[in-house]
Amino acid sequence: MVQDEFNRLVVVSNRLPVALKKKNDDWEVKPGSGGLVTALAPVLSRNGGIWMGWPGTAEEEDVTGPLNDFSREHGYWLHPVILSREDLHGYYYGFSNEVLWPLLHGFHNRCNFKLEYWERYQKVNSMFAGEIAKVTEPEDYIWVHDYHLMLVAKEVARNKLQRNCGFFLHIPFPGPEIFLKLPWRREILSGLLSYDLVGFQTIESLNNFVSCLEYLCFDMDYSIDGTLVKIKCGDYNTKAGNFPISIDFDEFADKASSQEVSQRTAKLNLLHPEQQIILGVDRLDYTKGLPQRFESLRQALLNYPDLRGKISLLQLVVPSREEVHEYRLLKEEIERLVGEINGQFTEPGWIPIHYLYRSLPREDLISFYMASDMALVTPLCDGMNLVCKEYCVCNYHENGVLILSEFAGAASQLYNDAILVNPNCVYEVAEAIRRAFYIHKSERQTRMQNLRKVLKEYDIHFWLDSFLQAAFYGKAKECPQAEIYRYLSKID
Ligand code: ADQ
Repeated sequence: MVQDEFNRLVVVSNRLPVALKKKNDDWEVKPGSGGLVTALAPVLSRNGGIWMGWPGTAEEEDVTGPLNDFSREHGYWLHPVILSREDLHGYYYGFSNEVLWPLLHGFHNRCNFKLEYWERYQKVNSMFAGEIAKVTEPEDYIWVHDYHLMLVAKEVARNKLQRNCGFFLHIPFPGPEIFLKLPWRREILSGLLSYDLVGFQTIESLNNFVSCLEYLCFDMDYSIDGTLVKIKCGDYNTKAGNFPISIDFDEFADKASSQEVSQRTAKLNLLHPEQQIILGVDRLDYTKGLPQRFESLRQALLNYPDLRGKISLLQLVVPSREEVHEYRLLKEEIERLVGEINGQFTEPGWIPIHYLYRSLPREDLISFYMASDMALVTPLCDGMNLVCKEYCVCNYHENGVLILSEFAGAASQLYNDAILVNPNCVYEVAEAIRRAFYIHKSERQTRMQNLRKVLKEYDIHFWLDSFLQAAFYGKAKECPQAEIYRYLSKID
């Protein structure tokens, strides 16, 4: 078993996988509910692993006691990395969210290339490496997650610490024409090369990474070994691969078929018996293509009057980065569009858009998945997108349709049976909505059956094993993924 190859698993991410809330003078620590925690927790608790990250609290608060209580209860240690306001400002809000997030999603015009952000990013990455030095041993496996922490392995090596470090990027990696705009492109690439294994969500991101290296490293050489790319660049020797992340199929499927969720779903179904519900579920973010989605719905109602009164978009938006001016502007734009479209089309007994701006308990979210006739998942760019996977897994009646952006990493796995769209083209999305509305029951079923088959086989546990096997045996598990632009139709 690959898990016998290391002592403890040490997961390193920007945030700890818990939410801390102060109640009077006591802290309440609630576990995070993501698939990553579910998949990693058993490996972490096996040998008393560690999860390291910012606890989300102010630096003057001492949360060690409550975190230790949580650790004892859950069988793995939460190790807090304490960040000051200045650290958060420069490293998190600044470099991570105003430089790397837009750049890696291809929105380079939104980047704010401030030197002070970069300096803070380096400092915080070095602090994380310092914490690794304090609490880990050479036999541990250090698995660093996401764009906030690309320099950690390099800092670990600079401290002359022998550690086996892997990295997984949850968001896309762009091609050279975008990435090379970054003033610190060499430093970021050498940071990534310092890991023993670098994992991406898709083949495209992996290829983009290799192309950027070809531009910037004059002696770069690589070979393909099975599903991995072995890279040599100066003194750096590393492996890279594509590992599409997923969700815990059984956990979602079980919740979806629970009595509690069935009762909630039945209530929702009663509300709109005459209409097909189109579901949208997204964090508030400009990468998710929300204004374009509303415009597409408007286009569908204009072009196809037969749909009026028969479809409603139920859009859930989870609040995110609300302290950032741009995100507040986006929220205003969304609310303006919802009001405008509802004003334009609403008739007695029918509203085209139902809009909810809040986070929901998982059971409620699942009953929304189940009560919907189609999901409209149209990000302009997305590393993977778990919402579309959650929708399909919960749809065990196999009567839903997935309309999916070709720019979501998930399209590389679900392209055969989702209706793929270019989210920038409102006419195309409008037409896809109409097609999904009229699609025959048997076609709905076949498509959804196929989608769920893929998701059952390649779930979060497959992802975890595949990454660890690549890290320790130099071989990832085979997971079919298409290069989406090779699959899409060619110019005549
Ligand atoms: P995110 O950008 O956060 O993740 P996504 O993969 O879609 O995007 O995950 C969103 C999560 O939030 C889902 O699990 C969903 O259930 C939850 N959620 C959404 N709306 C909700 C609501 N109203 N109430 C409660 N929960 C809600 C980043 C990358 C993605 C990549 C993931 C995992 O940007 O591309 O898929 O990491 O690698």
